[in-house]
Amino acid sequence: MRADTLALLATAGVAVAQSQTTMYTATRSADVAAARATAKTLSPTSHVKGKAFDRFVIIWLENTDYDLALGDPNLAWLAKKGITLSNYFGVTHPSEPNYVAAIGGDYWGMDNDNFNFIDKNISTVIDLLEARGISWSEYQEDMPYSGFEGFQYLNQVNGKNDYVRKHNPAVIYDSVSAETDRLAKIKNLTYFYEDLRHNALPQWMFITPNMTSDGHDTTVTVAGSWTRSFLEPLLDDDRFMNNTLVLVTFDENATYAKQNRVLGILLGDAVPCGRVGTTDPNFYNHYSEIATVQANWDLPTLGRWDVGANVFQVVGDATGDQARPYAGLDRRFYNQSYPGVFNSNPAGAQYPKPNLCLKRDGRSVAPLVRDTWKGSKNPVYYDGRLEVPDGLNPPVVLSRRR
Ligand SMILES: *[C@@H]1O[C@H](CO)[C@@H](O)[C@H](O)[C@H]1NC(C)=O
Ligand SMILES: *[C@@H]1O[C@H](CO)[C@@H](O)[C@H](O)[C@H]1NC(C)=O
Ligand SMILES: *[C@@H]1O[C@H](CO)[C@@H](O)[C@H](O)[C@H]1NC(C)=O
Ligand SMILES: *[C@@H]1O[C@H](CO)[C@@H](O)[C@H](O)[C@H]1NC(C)=O
Ligand SMILES: *[C@@H]1O[C@H](CO)[C@@H](O)[C@H](O)[C@H]1NC(C)=O
Ligand SMILES: CC(=O)N[C@H]1CO[C@H](CO)[C@@H](O)[C@@H]1O
Repeated sequence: MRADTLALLATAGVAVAQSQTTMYTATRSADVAAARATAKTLSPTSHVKGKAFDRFVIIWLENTDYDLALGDPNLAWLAKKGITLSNYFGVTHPSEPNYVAAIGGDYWGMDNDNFNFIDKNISTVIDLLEARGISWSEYQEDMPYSGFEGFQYLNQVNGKNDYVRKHNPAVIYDSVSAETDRLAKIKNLTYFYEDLRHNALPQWMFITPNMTSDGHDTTVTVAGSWTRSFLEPLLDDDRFMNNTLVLVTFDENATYAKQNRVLGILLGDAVPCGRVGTTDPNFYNHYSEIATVQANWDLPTLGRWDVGANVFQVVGDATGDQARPYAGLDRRFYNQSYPGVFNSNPAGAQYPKPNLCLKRDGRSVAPLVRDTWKGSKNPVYYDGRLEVPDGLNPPVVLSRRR
């Protein structure tokens, strides 16, 4: 309910009042200047060895169909430097549920780009990384100050869209935003260059270009050219490439009536030479981004859709995970959301309980998740399968007691 109210206020252009979970939302220039001067920014580093890579860099672009993306000369240039993922899927439409799914293992019925807040008791990959001492940061182009929790921040010169909360997965989770030291790692892309200069890049990072650079308000040509100009100098930079795996992908396809397949590209010095220039046709989706990190660093799971997701095979080659075939993909579209707490029509929905019994290739549910949820009577629907539900094939409740 609170999320809906805030969304209404936000779309009406009314400043959203401070609440417990959104202390840092000011966008008036004097307030931004003040917040910028005092906002805490952290740049943690660590050197936890992974089985296939020591650093994972995720870059998301916007709303482009597979063929159009691969047809872009700059993205095609990048694809030649690495592995083309030719069966990579978004999990629904529109943007925001895809972003939240990529770190939390579900989207809880979200079918909108509202000013949503995911409850504090929902864990994300950030909990798993921190528990193992693996440093992380998000770099969001044109975010006005570190830890900004507002709905959007417009370009101050031309009034165009710049930074938007819906493309910032971590800030949408209260389990992240309730902690100042976590907010301090959600920062402007300008800090990427500062961290690079100081040899202080983290081991996991999520990079969101602004609404122009990522293609949202422009075209794949702009997105492709931004991405190449961002990555090309980094390909030979030892401060960035130090057993690094980069994933470039898109949140969703642009044509809603079709399958939600997007382009994925894996590159970086963690890709073995023999795999450069190849195509990997296994099925992946945004949950693979979590599963791959878990496999690489031997992390436990969130007990949600992350458990069944395929690990990128180039990583699986080193961890022993084998990508599974998807049964009946031609009948799945992933183009609309199943019901849940964040659906426009939530109708009594509850957060499903993680499936605490799931195990996958030796990985079981994280202790934090287990402790939080063990007494819950909420429904469980995570079944550990690769074939996750979509709006046309909604989740089936397995039990209320797992
Ligand atoms: C954020 O980035 C923009 C350019 O991308 C820059 O103009 C602005 O000053 C930056 N803000 C901070 C706090 O670094
Ligand atoms: C978005 O970022 C690019 C650089 O990456 C910058 O040139 C542009 O001014 C930014 N904002 C808008 C609204 O285009
Ligand atoms: C590369 O990684 C190794 C071990 O993970 C670390 O000791 C070294 O300092 C890193 N090099 C750079 C340039 O960051
Ligand atoms: C999803 O795709 C199916 C098959 O094309 C179509 O029937 C359905 O209307 C689509 N859903 C949306 C929201 O476009
Ligand atoms: C998590 O929070 C939601 C919303 O407040 C609540 O419905 C649910 O029961 C909580 N789960 C647990 C295990 O506390
Ligand atoms: C699977 C896939 O690529 N889905 C669609 C994304 O959109 C383009 C353009 O409409 C279609 O050609 C694809 O089939």
